[in-house]
Amino acid sequence: TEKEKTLAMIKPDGIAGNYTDIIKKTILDSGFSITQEMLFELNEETVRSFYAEHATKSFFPDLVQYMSSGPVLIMVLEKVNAIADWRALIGPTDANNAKITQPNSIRAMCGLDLQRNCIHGSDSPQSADKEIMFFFNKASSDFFVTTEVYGPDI
Ligand code: YYY
Ligand code: MG
Repeated sequence: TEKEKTLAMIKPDGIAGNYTDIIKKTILDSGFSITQEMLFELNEETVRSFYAEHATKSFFPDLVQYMSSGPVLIMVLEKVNAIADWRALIGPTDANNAKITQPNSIRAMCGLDLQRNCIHGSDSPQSADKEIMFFFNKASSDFFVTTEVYGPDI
């Protein structure tokens, strides 16, 4: 069993609600290492590109506005089975549903509703590769990149 990497993002409502520290503690307590992180505000063009798979959906304009409404914290998480385990830990998309069906999940803990669900996780190995590349493999002066590396096994 090989270690995997996945992309996590604390969304604007999670940052604004001061959930950063508790989410990071949950990540580390669950056995993930945080190998990269950066804090910045996505512009609308970046959100449209990141969520391109949803471009035709009715909720897309609202999603673009919300995701560009304040800072986000983007992290690369690493552990064995990171992709599926991170999706399980964040819980279902609708935070209201999460509170009922998965009350210990991160979205149940800090999400507000279907749109403002406080946290992102890559949904497959293909998405994880693509999303990590999207934020971390292009050198851009717009991005403030930290090189901190920390976690339970380091
Ligand atoms: O992967 P996940 O974040 O759980 O859900 P997606 O179906 O990929 O949708 C991405 C994002 O869009 C979701 O986190 C909230 C928002 N959204 C919405 O505002 N309204 C919907 N009906 C579905 C999703
Ligand atoms: Mg998704």
